[in-house]
Amino acid sequence: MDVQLGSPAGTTVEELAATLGSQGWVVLPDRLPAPFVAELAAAFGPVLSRHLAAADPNRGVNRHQMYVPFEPPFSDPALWGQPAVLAILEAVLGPDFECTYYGSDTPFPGAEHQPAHQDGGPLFPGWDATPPPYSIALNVPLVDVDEANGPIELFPGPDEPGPGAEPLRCTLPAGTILLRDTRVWHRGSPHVGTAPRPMLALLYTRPWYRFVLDRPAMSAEVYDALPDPGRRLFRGADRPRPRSTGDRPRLAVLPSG
Ligand SMILES: O=C(O)CCC(=O)C(=O)O
Repeated sequence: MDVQLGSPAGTTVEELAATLGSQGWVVLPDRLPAPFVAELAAAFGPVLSRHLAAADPNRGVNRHQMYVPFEPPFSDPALWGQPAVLAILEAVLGPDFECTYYGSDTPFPGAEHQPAHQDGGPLFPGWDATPPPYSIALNVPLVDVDEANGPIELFPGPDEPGPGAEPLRCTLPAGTILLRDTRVWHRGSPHVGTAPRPMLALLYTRPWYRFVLDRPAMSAEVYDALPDPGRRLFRGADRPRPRSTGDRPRLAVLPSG
C-alpha cells in the first residue's frame, strides 16, 4: 500500500527526535492510515491463530510475544520505512541503524500486570552516565487501546520504578506509532476487556548492538527486491539461501607456498 505519513503536523522531525532522546518515548502525531491498519489486523489474526495452536503464553499469564512474518502486508515499507519515522530514528541512532527485530505483543483477557522491565539494559552497568540511545522500539497497536484491554505502561526516568511510581498508560487509537527507547522501564497491564490487544513491535538498533531475540527472516529473493532503504535496514536479516545457489560465503582457501 502506498501510504506515506506527511511531515508531522505542527511538530518537526527534530522536535520529535529531541523528545524521544530526552523523555525516552514519543507518540507521533500522524497515525498509519485506517485501511492499512485494517489490512495488518486482518492478516495478523490467522498468523496469531497458528501461533496459539503451537505455543503457550510466553510473556506472563495470557500474554504472547510472537514473531511477525516478513511477508505482505507486514513487509510493506509503509510499516518499516516511513520517511518521517526513519528521519527521527536517524537523528537519534545515527545513519547506520538496522531493523533487527520484527514481532508483536498480544495480551488476552485475563492477562495480568508484568513486572516492570527494560527491553535493553544499560550498556555499561554501574557507569554513572547516560550514553545516547542505542535501540528504539516502534510499537503500533492494531486495535484501539483503552483502559480495559491492557495498555502498555511506561515509567519516566532511568531508574527501576518503586512501588508507588505512576506510569503513563498508553491508551492509543489503532495505528498510532509509539517510539520508545528500549531502556525505558515499562510493563504490560491487566487486560480486563473482551478481545485480544495485538501490538506490532519492531526494533531499530545501532549496527553494533545485538538484540537477544531472532532477527527478521526473509529469503534472498525478498531481500534483493526490497526498495531503498530496505536493503540497508535489513542487511543483518536472516537470509537462508537454497543450497543449489551456494551456501553462505566462506573464507577463501589460499594456495600454499
Ligand atoms: O504488550 C505490552 O503491553 C507490553 C509487553 C512487554 O513489554 C513485554 O512482553 O516485554
